[in-house]
Amino acid sequence: MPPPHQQLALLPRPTRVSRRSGHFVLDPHTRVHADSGAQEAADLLRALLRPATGLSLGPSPDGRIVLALDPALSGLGEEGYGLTVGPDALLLRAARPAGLLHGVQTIRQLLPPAALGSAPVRRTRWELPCVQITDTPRLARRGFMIDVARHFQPVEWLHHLTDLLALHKLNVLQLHLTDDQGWRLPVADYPLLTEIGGHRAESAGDGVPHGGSYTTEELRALVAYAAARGVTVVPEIEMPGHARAALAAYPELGNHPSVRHEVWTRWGVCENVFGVHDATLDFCRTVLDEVMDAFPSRYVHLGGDECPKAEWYTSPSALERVREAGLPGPEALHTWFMGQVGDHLVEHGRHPLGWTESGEDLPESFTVLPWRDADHGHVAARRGHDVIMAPYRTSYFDYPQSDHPAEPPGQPGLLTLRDVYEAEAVPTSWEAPAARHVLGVQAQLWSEYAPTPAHLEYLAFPRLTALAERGWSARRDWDGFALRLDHHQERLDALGVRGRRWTATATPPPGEETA
Ligand code: TNX
Repeated sequence: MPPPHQQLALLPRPTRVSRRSGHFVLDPHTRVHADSGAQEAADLLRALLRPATGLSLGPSPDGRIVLALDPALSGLGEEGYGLTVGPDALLLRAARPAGLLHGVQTIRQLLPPAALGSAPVRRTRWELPCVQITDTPRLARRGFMIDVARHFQPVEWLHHLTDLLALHKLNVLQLHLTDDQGWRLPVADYPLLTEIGGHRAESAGDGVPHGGSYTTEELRALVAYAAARGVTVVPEIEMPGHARAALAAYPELGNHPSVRHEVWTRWGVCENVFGVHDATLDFCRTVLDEVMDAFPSRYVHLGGDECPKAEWYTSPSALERVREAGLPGPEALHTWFMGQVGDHLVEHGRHPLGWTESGEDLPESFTVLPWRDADHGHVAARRGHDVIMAPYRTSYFDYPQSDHPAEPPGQPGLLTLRDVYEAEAVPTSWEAPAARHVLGVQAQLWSEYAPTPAHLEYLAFPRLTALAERGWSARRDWDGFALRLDHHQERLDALGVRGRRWTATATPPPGEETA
């Protein structure tokens, strides 16, 4: 007999669960009482349950479902909640609205999987097991980055993806909006960014043009949709490297303005990077002003990765900048540049994020994401940076999930579900003050080799469930996780998720992880 939390198969695993006898029944008469700070959570509950169950769950002061903000639960922090399901009443409480939104997802998971889908189910009674849950996350930021620059994705799919993040209590969707191969974000003062920078002639020799960009209205609507689900959309604008699409649109932003560039059609690291003259910095500030206007998130990601410095060695204006800023040489322009654009965010009450490649390459004001090596996070934390762990060995979902020959082609490498689950978000070897700088974890889904939503979902699932549990739950429990995932997969199926099949009990193909 598996322990109670495994029968319920809640994912991520809640902090404390105790199963009680009996069931609570939802039927067409069930009403919801939400106090003043809990309306948004009540709306979410209705919106999520209505498509499959057809239940209206309308408001009533004597509703048997009660959602309430309660300062007595402040010990559970920004995102914690308490849920009591009894035979006659369901009570969800949290100190803060985000906790209620997470609690709504738990209520959803307590229902049969068919309740999660969008297809109407012919049934008027829906049972939840009676249960007492107290739940609060281990790490404050639990994110997923999707690369819509290499391959543009329809905004409707980003809504679907947001739903899936919320189901797993992930709270950050980072949009990688610009890169060498495409610029997907409209900027009023620079229309060519999307007109020219949003399209490329082909991808790695395939002869097929690719392009697309979002409208500001679409992005604002996505931000609002995500916020209603407890997910913050963090925009990422790459600079000073990974900027070839912008250079194709506006060559004067580059180091050799007389050279015309096409939007890049290959993958890898491009030699062409932004110049460091005033006009380019003004451009970046203007772009960031629009970004801050469309995205209310406290954090804005400014890229900073893979920036070859060669062009700065030969550009007269870059060499002049070295002299004027009193820098030791062109190499130092990278940190200088990141400081300039980071300061612009700070002056507007925002906070810069950046990819670090050593732990000491970004200015003090940055919260850093070490992508090469987890140790770089340690170096950065010791220097006083906050850190969001994103090392490729354990968080790059563009790597195949097994070495089975049937895996779709992707980046060379291997990252199994179990690798993601077992990864130490905060390595135990770090001393306590450094460990306290770790704000969270983030998975990256780069899209060079994954052009379609179906392919991206296949790469994201089920590995994202493992990342979600490691970010949320203090206890690591691979065997329990694998069993719960068996059941959880029915929920993903109901939602139409096209993930890789996972089963803890079936015989896996050669080379795959076993439970
Ligand atoms: C490195 S991680 C990159 C991306 C690629 C990825 C492929 C990082 C900050 N830069 O530009 O898409 O590897 O795995």
